[in-house]
Amino acid sequence: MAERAVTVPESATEEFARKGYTMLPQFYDAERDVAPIQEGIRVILELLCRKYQVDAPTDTAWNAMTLAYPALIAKNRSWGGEVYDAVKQIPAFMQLVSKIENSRVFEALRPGSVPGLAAGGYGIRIDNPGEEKFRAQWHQEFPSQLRSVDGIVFWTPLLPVTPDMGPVQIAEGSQAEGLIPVYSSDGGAGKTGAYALFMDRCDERLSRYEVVAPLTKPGDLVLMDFLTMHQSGHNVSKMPRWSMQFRYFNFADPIGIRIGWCGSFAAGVDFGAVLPELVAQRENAA
Ligand SMILES: O=C(O)CCC(=O)C(=O)O
Ligand SMILES: [Fe+2]
Repeated sequence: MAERAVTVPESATEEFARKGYTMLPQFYDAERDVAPIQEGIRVILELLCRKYQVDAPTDTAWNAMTLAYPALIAKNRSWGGEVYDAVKQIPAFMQLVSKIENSRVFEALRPGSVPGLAAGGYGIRIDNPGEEKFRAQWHQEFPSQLRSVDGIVFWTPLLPVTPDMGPVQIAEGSQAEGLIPVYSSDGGAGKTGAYALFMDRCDERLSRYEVVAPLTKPGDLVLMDFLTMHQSGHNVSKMPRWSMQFRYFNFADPIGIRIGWCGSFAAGVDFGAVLPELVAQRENAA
């Protein structure tokens, strides 16, 4: 069977190489690819609202995501963790994550690569209004994912993202910084794991780039270089920001080969033990 061809516009490959990110509008079909995931989320929220006797509407995916989920976590924040762990196991989500077209996009943006789909590198984020603990502060993807230096984050929303929902912020062209060492701190917000990593001299580096925050809707695909500095915006709306992210990497990358394509936090690996050059000395850290 012929492999499905995917046309990535020349302007997108050029933008990705220059700015470290690009967006492919309506790359996925919102009805065919995304609606079944939204329906899967609806069903999970219906089951959990019943389990915990939370009286909130789950008749539509929209109501479930924007009303039932906030009602559930208002009663007990830890029930949100159950939702978070459950939704990434919706088969329709895994079907989107593993679509052949994703590999084709990766090959177009990384000519000559051999695409790999990062195990444990996929999930569904629920960014709640005013919640700092799980907000991803400025980071490069590589230390928290590893696999290969030339990996790419695939990011696509489950709800239309408005400016007040805190769209992902991207420092245009910041992949030029190369690998930035990181140090750990809870940031005063109880952050742990990948959320507790801070980049060496972050502000100084950021000042060199323009920050953009593309607005997206279901079907749109944002692609970010593993070295591009990015962070979650601040959600100051009334609605959780639901989005999907997964990562592809390149089996042919020499550093990937050297580290055996190992993963990072989600794989139980201490990146500092694998790549000591990624660990910043706290004294030098701003
Ligand atoms: O969605 C967000 O707020 C952060 C996304 C991110 O850092 C990622 O997808 O790698
Ligand atoms: Fe990220």
